[in-house]
Amino acid sequence: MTDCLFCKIVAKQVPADIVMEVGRALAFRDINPQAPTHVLVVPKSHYENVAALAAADDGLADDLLKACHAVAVQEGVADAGYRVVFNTGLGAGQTVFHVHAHVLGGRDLTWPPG
Ligand code: D5M
Repeated sequence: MTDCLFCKIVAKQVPADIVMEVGRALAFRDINPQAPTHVLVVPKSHYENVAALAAADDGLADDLLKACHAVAVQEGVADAGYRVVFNTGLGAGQTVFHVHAHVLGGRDLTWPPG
């Protein structure tokens, strides 16, 4: 999708602080971090949201979750605990419509989220 920011990051047309590239997933630091570790994990191919990703039914969602955990391990937050968030839809605060997991850690994370 030509007008998608995260597709442009995947294509290296827009710079990003990439922390991991594994198989069909790319991970880069969020430009507006909400925790000491705040990494976005995206599929390299374009899906608008979790629903579209799940409908693809080709193991990509599984790959993405594995990449999230690998990022948490690499960032050193896996043992202390981390959070994986998919904001899905405008009402949940999704602003970039290329599905992405937020991997957050490095501080105490409260519940419920805002
Ligand atoms: O999350 C979208 C996230 O994307 C939000 O936390 C900011 C982040 N963002 C926006 N532009 C960039 C660039 N260029 N690099 C890195 N991170 C970026 P959402 O769940 O859709 O609200």
